[in-house]
Amino acid sequence: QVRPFPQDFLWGSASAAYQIEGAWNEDGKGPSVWDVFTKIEGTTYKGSNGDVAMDHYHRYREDIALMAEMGLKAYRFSVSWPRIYPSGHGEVNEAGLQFYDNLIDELLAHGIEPVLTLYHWDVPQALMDEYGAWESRRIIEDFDNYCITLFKRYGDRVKYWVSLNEQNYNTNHGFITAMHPPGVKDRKRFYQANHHAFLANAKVIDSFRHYVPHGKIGPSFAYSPAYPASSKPEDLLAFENAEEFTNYWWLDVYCLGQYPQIPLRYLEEQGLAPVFEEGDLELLRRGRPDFVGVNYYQTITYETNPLDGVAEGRMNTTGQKGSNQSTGMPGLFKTAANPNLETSNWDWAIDPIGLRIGMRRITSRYGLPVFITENGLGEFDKLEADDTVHDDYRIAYLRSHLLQCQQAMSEGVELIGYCSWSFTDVLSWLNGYQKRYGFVYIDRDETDARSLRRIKKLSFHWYREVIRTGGEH
Ligand code: BGP
Repeated sequence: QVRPFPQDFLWGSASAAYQIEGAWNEDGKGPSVWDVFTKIEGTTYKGSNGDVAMDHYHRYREDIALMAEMGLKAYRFSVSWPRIYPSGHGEVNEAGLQFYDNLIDELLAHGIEPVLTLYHWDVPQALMDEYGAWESRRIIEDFDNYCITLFKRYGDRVKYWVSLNEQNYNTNHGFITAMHPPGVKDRKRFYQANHHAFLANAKVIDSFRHYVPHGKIGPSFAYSPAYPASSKPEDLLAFENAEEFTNYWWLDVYCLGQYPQIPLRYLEEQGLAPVFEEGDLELLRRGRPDFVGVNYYQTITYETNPLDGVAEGRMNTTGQKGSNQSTGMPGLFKTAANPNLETSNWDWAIDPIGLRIGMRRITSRYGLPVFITENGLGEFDKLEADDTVHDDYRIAYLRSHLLQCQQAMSEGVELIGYCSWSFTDVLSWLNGYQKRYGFVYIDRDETDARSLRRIKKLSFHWYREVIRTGGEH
């Protein structure tokens, strides 16, 4: 029997600093790696960058007024580390702290629960220059200090915190596809940087217990549950390998404080395993989160891959349907199209049941609550003559996923809340401004900020009804 959503369910929506704030060099902010990377020719879709973005830094009151009009119960945003510490460590920038004070107070004044992400990829460029950012163990302490500053400042007003956003996706692009900073292709460095990120994650969770004892914290994981392409044992093995290497490698460390055995052994044999120091494993075990943040967009289907098979694919970053190419690890697995699922124009499989399967896997394996910290549909939206966007496709997407959340909860998944991605349109890291996710359309394109006018889409009115009726709509 399907039960209604609980009364205190956090009906939310999400964003990230670099994707909306703009004001990239104002009020003492230092550059982040993204401020620098996006200005290197050929790194982004049509040269788009976040210098102005959606100008949320100056328009946050207007944006929060729209959230209040919608009846939003929670809003997930990220703090830009280089706004707080322009050079990554050392002297704190009071103006940066003040901006988030104002933002948090404005949310609370409208009865909206702030959900604060500590790190959504915009590491200070100064730390990249000084020691290679995540490639050095020195980042563990600098990240901890930055987080403690935020715990002390906002811990009395913010209950829900996200530690690292999509460490898996961000490092995959940083060290394997070279599409995120530092833009290299090196698996050994990939695993070592991840190890430092795991340690940093555990350390701030440990600090959090001391500074914000009544708060809740967890990482947000880019979770694409794996499917086998067929019932052939070879494909099933490929699917198991993919689960181990692309999901459990992260989830097990976060939730159990240990690396999964089979991939660890494989990487040791290949000379790719991270270097451990004394005390590392003990620290990892102290980092058990309060919930698993799930960023869910799609499931991925896997098939067998020979030793001389596919290693490097090509990602569709243009919205040209069908331009995605299979990727994988030779000898272990490669991605395959799933003929049973529709795809978006960016070739992402649309699979609401996959979200339920993923949440159930987390519940069974780790026994932790889930918080959906992102879920949504990126599409080309068109502003019509009646000055709105008829995004019925987005409504259908979100509705079908929410129905599966309800099913999962009835089956025993403890789900704290649901943040759609995203509230307003935002800059998509790899796909520019043309890939839109918001309930609120923003009038701008790749290189022209135009009016930046906020326009409610049909989905805005729909989600307001969902919240008003407690999920009945
Ligand atoms: C996640 C990120 C978000 C957001 C979203 C949509 O990976 O955490 O910041 O961008 O995906 O992805 P995209 O913009 O690539 O379509």
